[in-house]
Amino acid sequence: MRHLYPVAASALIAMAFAGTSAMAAAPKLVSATPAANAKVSNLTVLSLTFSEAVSDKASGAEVIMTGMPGMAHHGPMKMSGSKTALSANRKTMSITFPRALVAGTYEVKWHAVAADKRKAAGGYSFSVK
Ligand SMILES: [Cu+2]
Repeated sequence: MRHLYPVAASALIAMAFAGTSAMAAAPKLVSATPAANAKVSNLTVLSLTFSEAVSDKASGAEVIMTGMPGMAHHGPMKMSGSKTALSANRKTMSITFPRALVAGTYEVKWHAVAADKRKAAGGYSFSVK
């Protein structure tokens, strides 16, 4: 996604303030569709819901295809062309793909930054049948 480089810059700023912000809890992923380790079909929208509102500029997710049926050596392949949007309360991030994801295994890598710059990142896998 296009905002990955600005995120790197804000990560440096966040590190500079780490001494003061480390005590506060960072945004947590409270639910995701598809969920971790889920097997789904016809997936065009992935959604991530956080414990608090997140910044639209500094937060995002990438979806990486890690395996495909019948393909023994499938390198990590970033899914391109998706659009990311936040809900009105800025707690739910939706990633919409241009077409349904093909069968295979995928990894989601998300990063979220709260209004006060506290940040968190995580990831999980799911598969499409
Ligand atoms: Cu692939």
